Amino acid sequence: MNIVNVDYDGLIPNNVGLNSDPRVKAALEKWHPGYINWWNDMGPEGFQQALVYLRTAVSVDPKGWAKFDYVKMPDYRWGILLAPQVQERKIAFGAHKGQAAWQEVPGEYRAMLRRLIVIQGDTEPASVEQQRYLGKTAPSLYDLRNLFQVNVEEGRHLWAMVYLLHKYFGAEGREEADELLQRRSGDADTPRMLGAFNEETPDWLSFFMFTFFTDRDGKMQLEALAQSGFDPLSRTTRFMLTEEAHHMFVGETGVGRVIERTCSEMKKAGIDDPSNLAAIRKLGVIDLPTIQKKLNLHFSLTLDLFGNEISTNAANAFHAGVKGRFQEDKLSDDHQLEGGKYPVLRFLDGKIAAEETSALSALNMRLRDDYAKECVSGVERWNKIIERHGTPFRLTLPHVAFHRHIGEFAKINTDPAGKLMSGAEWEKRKNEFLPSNTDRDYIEGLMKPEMTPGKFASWISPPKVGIDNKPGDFEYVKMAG
Ligand code: BYC
Repeated sequence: MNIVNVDYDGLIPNNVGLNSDPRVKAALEKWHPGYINWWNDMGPEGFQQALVYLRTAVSVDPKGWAKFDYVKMPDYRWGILLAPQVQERKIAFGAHKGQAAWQEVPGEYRAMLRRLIVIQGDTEPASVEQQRYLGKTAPSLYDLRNLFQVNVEEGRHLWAMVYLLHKYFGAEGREEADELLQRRSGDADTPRMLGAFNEETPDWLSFFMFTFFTDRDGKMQLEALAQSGFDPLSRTTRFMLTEEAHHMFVGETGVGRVIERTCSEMKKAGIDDPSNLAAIRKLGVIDLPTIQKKLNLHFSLTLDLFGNEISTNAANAFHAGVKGRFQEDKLSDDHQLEGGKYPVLRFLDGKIAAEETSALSALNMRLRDDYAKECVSGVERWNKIIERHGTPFRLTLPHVAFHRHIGEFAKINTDPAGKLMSGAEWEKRKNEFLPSNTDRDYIEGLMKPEMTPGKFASWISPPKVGIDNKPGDFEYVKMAG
């Protein structure tokens, strides 16, 4: 079996030797039509027949794994791609540290592993569902193509998890794989599993914020799963991470281009005051205070995805060697953390304060802290754009206690600086911190499609370089008919 190049001959492209595994091959081929039905029903609305300039993975070699070409999305070759096996890989943490990585699921961790794989799998189709109407209001063909690239790769990430369920979890795994196609983002009866994946993505600024903040949670969770002692999970998440990088690029540069346009139009019009919304909105751009509100919303929704501050689930998964820390293999402690401590922000005696907590129970927070550090760096890169234009404004991340629905801070209200406020005060002031109906209506009003090659909507700057180095007026999406 060639583990670097992908076998494209069968119905399901793969580098896992599916042809010599008839049971799993048959199970996946049975699952395939349901997936295509789901894609046709819940994938990008109105563009299923368009030709889209997409990258498809043709190898898992870190250098040059993708091939670009026009493809109709339902014909995209969703495949099962595992990063090459590391010979003699050892479990890097927890009670089994130093033992050989598992090639089969250890019986005692079966339920735990299945749950983590199902949660990971559930987020992938959820995001496609959340983004399904965005194509109709794309600010350019470049952005439209990027949206669809993200969507087809989230579809592939679903395949990655479904492969593990079919291959390693028997009848239960097959049932879970079927249910992944049945839940729907935002549905009252059969919602997706995690809160942020049931929210709407109503406009492109939300899409860019989502791909910056929420896909970055994806990255952190995948990094933690890539450390897993269960080798097939480690290998599959390692390859997913190489695709994920583009999604965060779309988010970071997307928001950056919105900021760029706002600041340069303000300058041209001679507007110095970023809070002069009436004048700024007349220019057809998104004012910086509203960008800050969107940032507050998406950062806080994403923090909920890290779970509770104190979590026995997280402690158990680490102890078991099933889910590690961010870059576990680069850390220099004992990788067991049995007696270790970690400071966790909590709400105690009416105040928000750090408390030394068992390092094992605090693993969700450790990952969240690593996540927040990356977010700070990204926000600083956005601030550099604002500074370059000399606009007197700075974007900031809100406090971790702000607008939370999971964990310690779900029961309190704070402003973005983390200052406590009563429920009544929150109700009165929340539109200062989060997008109001007026803000949403304004942004929605800007969301007019721009489908001419090389042209961009009023509220966003063109990118610095094209995808696959294509020129500015490249026709990234060719409409059907
Ligand atoms: N919503 O002990 P706790 C991505 C539940 S994004 C609803 O703190 P744990 C992507 C929890 O399930 C990454 N429920 O939980 C991005 C538990 O319930 P049960 C997705 C929640 O396990 C963009 C109970 O509360 N991958 O890939 O430590 C586009 C006790 O909580 C939530 C993963 O998340 C919530 N937010 O932490 C596309 C990795 N939070 O079971 C894709 C896999 C907690 O007791 N998941 N609960 O009834 C995990 O590692 C963990 O399950 C979690 C939660 C971090 C999610």
